[in-house]
Amino acid sequence: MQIKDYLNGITKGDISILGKAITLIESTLETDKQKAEELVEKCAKLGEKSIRLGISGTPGVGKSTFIESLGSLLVEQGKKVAILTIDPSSTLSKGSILGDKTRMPKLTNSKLAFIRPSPSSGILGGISNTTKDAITICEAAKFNVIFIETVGVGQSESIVESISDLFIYLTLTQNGDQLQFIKKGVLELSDIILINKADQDPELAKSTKYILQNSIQHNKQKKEQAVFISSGLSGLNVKEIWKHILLLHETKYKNGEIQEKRRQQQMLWFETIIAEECKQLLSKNIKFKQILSEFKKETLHNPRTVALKIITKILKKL
Ligand SMILES: Nc1nc2c(ncn2[C@@H]2O[C@H](COP(=O)(O)OP(=O)(O)OP(=O)(O)O)[C@@H](O)[C@H]2O)c(=O)[nH]1
Ligand SMILES: [Mg+2]
Repeated sequence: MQIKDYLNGITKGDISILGKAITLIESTLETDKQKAEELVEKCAKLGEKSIRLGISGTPGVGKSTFIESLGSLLVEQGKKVAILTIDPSSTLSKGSILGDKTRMPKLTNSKLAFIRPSPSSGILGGISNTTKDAITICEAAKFNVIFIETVGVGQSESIVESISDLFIYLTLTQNGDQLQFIKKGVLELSDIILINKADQDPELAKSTKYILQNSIQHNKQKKEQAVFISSGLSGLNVKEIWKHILLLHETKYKNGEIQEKRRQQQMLWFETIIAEECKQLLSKNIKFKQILSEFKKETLHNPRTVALKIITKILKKL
């Protein structure tokens, strides 16, 4: 397929071509990579405005079920929704990809929805790279809301936060003695926190909400998070949560926060790519290998000092 064929299909919102385009950006073949880059570049120029929502939380907390519930509401309103899932590692969350699709039957059957799991293996940074490009392609295909689901393990929350506009964290009801149930770093990243599966014990969910709100106020964090009790299964508060998302996104868009966040995300990405490419180029460079072998004869009392000497030497040769 030619780039113009991909572009044609994408701009028409052809879901099967959209799927093929994402397969292209996931490909590791050198010829595909060049094609993919050109395609993403062209799609980025078409850029439509969308709401990018990062959804995270421990395995089984109900992320996919919540997306199904909110996504179905949006589809009923005629909105186009894309669901991209990032799986940090096939071993850590075995079977969740399959689970994700089976938890979203309405969206799976909707013409207005597109569900795409990332490859289940590979480096997390690499996966988020392709997810970032997948977002660009989905926006060119005029999707209104893009969900990025990830299991909250390791660094995955901060990676998802770095490619979304708003970050939603799902947790379960807790007893009062488990105050530290959300990692501090994750709490700070979140815009909205959901005490999910509240249908199981609404009273306990409400008390969890108050405990959490109190601890947020007590900690005086940089930003205040909205806390809701919710249930993807019964639909509890799903409409209210969507109203809040819309309002928050609109406010942040009007005051330029979204644009600034996206700009910073681009900068972060740009720097990461430069560092990665430099590493690759250096590892292949013969002169670098010579310099390295010269230094290897020295005793490495302080590896950092020696490494900085090498860098200074390389920079002089630039
Ligand atoms: N009672 C109740 N059960 C729920 C709710 N949401 C999800 N579940 C159940 O919890 C289980 C896991 O739901 P998922 O939506 O797959 O959870 P997830 O967080 O996407 O799971 P992973 O992607 O594997 O991390 C399923 O058995 C769901 O039926 C809810 O709101 N209430
Ligand atoms: Mg899931």
